[in-house]
Amino acid sequence: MKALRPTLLAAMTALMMGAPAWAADLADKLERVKVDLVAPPLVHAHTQKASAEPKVVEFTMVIEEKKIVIDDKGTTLQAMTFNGSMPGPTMVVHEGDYVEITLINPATNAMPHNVDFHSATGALGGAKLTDVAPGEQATMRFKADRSGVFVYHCAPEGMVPWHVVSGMSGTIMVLPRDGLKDPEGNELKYDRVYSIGEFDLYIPKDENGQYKDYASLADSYSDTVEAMRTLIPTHVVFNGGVGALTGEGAMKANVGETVLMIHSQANRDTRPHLIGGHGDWVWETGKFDNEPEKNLETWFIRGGSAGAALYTFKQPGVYAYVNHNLIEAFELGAAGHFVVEGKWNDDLMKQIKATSPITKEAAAYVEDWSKKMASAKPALKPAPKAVAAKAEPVKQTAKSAKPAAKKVASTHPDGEKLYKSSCVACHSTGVANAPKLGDKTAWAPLVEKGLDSVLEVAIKGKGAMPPRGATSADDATLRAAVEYMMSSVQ
Ligand code: HEC
Ligand SMILES: [Cu+2]
Repeated sequence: MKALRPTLLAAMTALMMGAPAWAADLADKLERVKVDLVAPPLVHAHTQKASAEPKVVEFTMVIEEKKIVIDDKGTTLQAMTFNGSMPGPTMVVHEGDYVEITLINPATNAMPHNVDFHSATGALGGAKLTDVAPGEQATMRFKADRSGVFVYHCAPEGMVPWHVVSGMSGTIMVLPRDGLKDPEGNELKYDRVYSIGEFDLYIPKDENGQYKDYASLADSYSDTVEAMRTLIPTHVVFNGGVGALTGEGAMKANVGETVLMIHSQANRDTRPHLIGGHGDWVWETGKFDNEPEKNLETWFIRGGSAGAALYTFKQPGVYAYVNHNLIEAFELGAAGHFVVEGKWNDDLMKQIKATSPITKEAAAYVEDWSKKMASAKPALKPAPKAVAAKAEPVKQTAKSAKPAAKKVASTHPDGEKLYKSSCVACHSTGVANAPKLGDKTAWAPLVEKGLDSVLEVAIKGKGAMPPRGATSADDATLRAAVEYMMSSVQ
């Protein structure tokens, strides 16, 4: 009975004031804390375990519309941002806490905005209660009643995807009150936390295929929507631009430190991967009530969600952290770096022999291997080149090959020597489409190109052909070897 009294009183007060009743009054009695947000990949200071009773945690975000540069070619995006960053700042609270968010849309902006928290319940995640036109602000409170990392994003009626792919998403992390746990209930702690927000961008191009630059956000709208509808992003970036998390922006750690990597993508599926590392514990769906998975190589983040991966770095060095659609990583921009300092562990990895030209033994091994491969049923369908060779009268090729090889045997002694020690491994069998010694069809176009340009290719390398055939031979000897090879078909 005693316990009921304050609630009853609160309800009566609420009724008298005509305000929505229960939750509001419960939350009003709690301690309030104001948190200053920081730009990702950093995350504001917080405790991993909640210290006491639930709190009301106040956050303020200012919406900033601004033109930004998204790659090293100077391509621009008319961006819309929460607090000036892409992604917006990561907020951290504990399960049971109340989040009180004030959203400010300065009059200098052009668009209405709001915020939909995937961790909130009701009113489109709060979007309906936070609609703010330029010059307005709104404050909304929600109870963080389930733990996990969650996306928040802007969702203004009629232009939701445009705002989202223009920069308006971020994450909130609701930690279990007693911190993170492995499936056995053992504590999992982190020394650092980084927030990585991945964005698929759709920059319109002009008739000449050049990216267009727009004077204003509104100007960019119709072309951008058209580009969006192709579903083919022109850029896929972490934290606002190609290379934003490299160099000065690289994430840092020390050997032995455990890092929590929060990865969000508000619009599109992705698959983070730490090259040369792992996810020791991964909440792929980002929700801490579900058991984390162990020892993942790559994890899947569904568009419209955030995931969290915990990793203890064991080796120093620069680690690339990528979207393991490698085209998106290396061609479109979805790659960042971790720079890790500390002592190298030889037990985990050690270089036994530094890179060197292929030795005689290895060349013999390759030759042997090639022979075996040639007699075995080919695992891969031969390329058209081989088909063309077959189409020629077979006898003639075989005939001309043998005597030719003999005929030139003594004319280029240096070249022949180099050929037999180093080039033979690939060129005697034609491995990986290397023009085979004495094969007229293969050499005809090269003979036509002429010694100089063929030599140039041999020096530079091409495809599976290593520069200088992976030897340290000088130009003159290489020339002699190429001459020797070319004369084999004359
Ligand atoms: C590891 C295998 C390998 C070794 C060793 C190697 N080659 Fe090649 N070479 C190739 C392949 C494969 C090509 C075909 C490249 C292509 O067209 O993509 C090639 C192509 C060439 C060509 C034709 C270049 C052109 O214009 O297209 C020349 C000339 C040549 N090699 C010379 C040499 C010489 C000289 C050596 C030894 C010093 C050598 N190669 C060693 C694999 C090898
Ligand atoms: Cu918006």
